[in-house]
Amino acid sequence: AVCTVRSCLKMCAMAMNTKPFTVFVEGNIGSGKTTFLEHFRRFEDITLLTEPVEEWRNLKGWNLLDLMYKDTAKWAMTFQSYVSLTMLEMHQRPTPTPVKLMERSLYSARHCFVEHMMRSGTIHPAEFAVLDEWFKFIMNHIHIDADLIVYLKTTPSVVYERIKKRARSEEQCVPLSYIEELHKLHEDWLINRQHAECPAPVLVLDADLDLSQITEEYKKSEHQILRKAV
Ligand code: DGT
Repeated sequence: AVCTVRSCLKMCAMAMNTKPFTVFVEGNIGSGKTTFLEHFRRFEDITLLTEPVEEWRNLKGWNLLDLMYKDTAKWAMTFQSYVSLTMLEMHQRPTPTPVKLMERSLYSARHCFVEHMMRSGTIHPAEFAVLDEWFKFIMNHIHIDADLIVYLKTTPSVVYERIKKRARSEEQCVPLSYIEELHKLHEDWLINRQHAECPAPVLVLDADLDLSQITEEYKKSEHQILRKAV
């Protein structure tokens, strides 16, 4: 019995010590992050964590995503606070495989969405200060694994058309200007390296391609991601 307990403890310790190779999939709204993750479903040894949009759409019956789009000034802070919680939970989730693929991260929430809210005056500077302090506290006190960022780079007009086509009810009022501003913030963060620290090397893929051509483009990332899964 002692042996069993010992070996069990050893296995637990091993599981806790092994850090998965962690990849964030980043890109504008409608850039195909979910499709990219789905591409990797066929491989073993990869944990796929899709974005918790469904949780944002139903927190005890409340659709926070809808409230945020309908009255941004009133709900942005609440929404962002819940996004941070759900993202942190994904970062912390124990992963039994050598590779972990995550849709978005706490970083894009802060450097793209919160940054936009602050610059556009959607949130009060005091609200921004609170969100920023939370972000800094998490960064300084909680280890967030980040080994690679796959950036699905798109042209704003292309994703704007996709967003209209998929017709997610909450996103009906999203203007092209918002998509353009989010695009610029992704570029500044991941390509131009302005105003924000980038936590891992960035692999850029052309995500303007339509579904018939995108698989070839996705394949360009397989080597970097899968060699960690063997
Ligand atoms: P995909 O697969 O690339 O088409 O991904 P989407 O568009 O389903 O996922 P995403 O994360 O770009 O956006 C889902 C919705 O949630 C979209 O309306 C934008 C919104 N969203 C995501 N993260 C944040 C955030 O941190 N703050 C705010 N305000 N909105 C966010």
